[in-house]
Amino acid sequence: MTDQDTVFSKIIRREISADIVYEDELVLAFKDIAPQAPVHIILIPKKPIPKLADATPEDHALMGHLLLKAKQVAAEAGLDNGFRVVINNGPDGGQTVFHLHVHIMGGRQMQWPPG
Ligand code: D5M
Repeated sequence: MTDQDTVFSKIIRREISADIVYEDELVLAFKDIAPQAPVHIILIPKKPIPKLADATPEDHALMGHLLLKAKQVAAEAGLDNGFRVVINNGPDGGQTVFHLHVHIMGGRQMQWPPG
């Protein structure tokens, strides 16, 4: 399966619907279809990087933009008392969709360590 076939690429291309909460020229954020917290948002770069381990120095500015937008999306979702940001990388990291994405979760007390 090429990245162009991932569900997130289809959301970017509007081939399948999503509850989009933020978009700019570089990133897209939408509500997770299987939320693990009262607020669970997926934030992705539009560039099809399969996983964090595939990011290159060329992606330096994009990665910074992504993290700053995670902060903004969390604030706009009202997560004033804290939130969790997660990037699952590869099979052992629990990644299932191979288009780099940031999970933004909040609205409940998070536990540590995660499973
Ligand atoms: O997380 C992949 C995440 O993507 C997982 O939390 C479900 C979510 N997902 C999968 N399909 C959709 C659609 N169509 N809309 C919204 N969210 C979706 P990972 O870190 O790869 O395990």
